[in-house]
Amino acid sequence: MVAEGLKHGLMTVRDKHHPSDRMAHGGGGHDKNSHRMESGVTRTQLASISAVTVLALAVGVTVPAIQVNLGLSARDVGGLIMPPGMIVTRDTPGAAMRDMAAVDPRKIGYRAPVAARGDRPIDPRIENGVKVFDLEASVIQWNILDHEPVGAYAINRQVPGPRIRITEGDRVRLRVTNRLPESTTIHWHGLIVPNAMDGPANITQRPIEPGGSFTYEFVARQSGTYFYHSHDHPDRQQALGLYGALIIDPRNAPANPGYDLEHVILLQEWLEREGLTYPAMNMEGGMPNFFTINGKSYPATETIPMKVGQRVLLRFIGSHNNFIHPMHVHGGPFRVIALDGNPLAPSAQYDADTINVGPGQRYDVVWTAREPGRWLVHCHIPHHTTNDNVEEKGGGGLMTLIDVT
Ligand SMILES: [Cu+2]
Repeated sequence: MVAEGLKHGLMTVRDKHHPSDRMAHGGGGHDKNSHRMESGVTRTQLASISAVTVLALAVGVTVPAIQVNLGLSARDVGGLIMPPGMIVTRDTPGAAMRDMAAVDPRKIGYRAPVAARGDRPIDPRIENGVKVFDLEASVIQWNILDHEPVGAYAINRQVPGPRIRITEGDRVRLRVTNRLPESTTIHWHGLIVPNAMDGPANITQRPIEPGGSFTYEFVARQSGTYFYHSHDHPDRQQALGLYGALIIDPRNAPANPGYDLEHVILLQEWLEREGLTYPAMNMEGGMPNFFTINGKSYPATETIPMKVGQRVLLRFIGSHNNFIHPMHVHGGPFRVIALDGNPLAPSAQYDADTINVGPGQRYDVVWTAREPGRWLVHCHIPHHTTNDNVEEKGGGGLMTLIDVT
């Protein structure tokens, strides 16, 4: 057909004026010199395709805009990891995400030994009669169980922070240095202090920025069981470990205090999943799955050794953030002798075997070892005596043993 001039062959040169050319194509859409093809598309079809394209573009922009918060930039939430199950909607602000985000493992500057314990006594320096304490907040790795490391916000590299023990009438100076990736402050819970020394961020002081420090100074006018904790985003920082015991001995301590030994019990709740630690909060996606006494879950909690006939002062401290923990002691009732650091008059003291320790509260109770054996101190919400819903050696979480011989 090519040879006959009826069809163009590949790479052949056509004769623009070959008569059969016009014949073969019917001549309809061709003029003498060009080979243009006429489009069969109608104006209606063209308009339809254009309309569909514009619609697809519009949907592609508006649907994500409805479902995703396009107002958030990488600067607001870059690299943050949200807890599984947290409800994040298109109007969830970046501040909420920063509040709930996992502790950034890259910010961990110190890995505490697995067996390290918190609530260690700290000795002050004496400067012109003032007891001076240096406190430093930083991000550490902390083991709540031998096999369960968490990312924690710690004071002096321990959870809870060091136990500050002073005497009524002491003038104290507490220099707080912030090595956290966010601002912080410290509040002295329950103490009568000058307002500027009280600690709430943006209420009584400017937050201590990362790398900065602030010195608190006051005279301890009270005595009893108190504690300190972060007051800058405490929902995040306190939940991650920024708290510690503050025990103030009375200036005129009685010769016989009515007990033989004492034990501090600082409570906290934790949320740890897939190797990441989030601040536990009583909200969707924020529920805790681990619970600690003095920074450890049972069976890693301390055992209190006692002898029959001895009395122990248990100082329960509600340093936790979310729940009311009904703390119960086996082996008979205890006597409640102080509430929130305030001693109860003998006529107001009472016997009980369970006290509801809410966030912020303190209970001083004296328990007598009546019988030898292993007696439990534990929260009476059974889920709080498990480790991520698992029992180990008879329990977990908010549980500690009194071993009476
Ligand atoms: Cu509980």
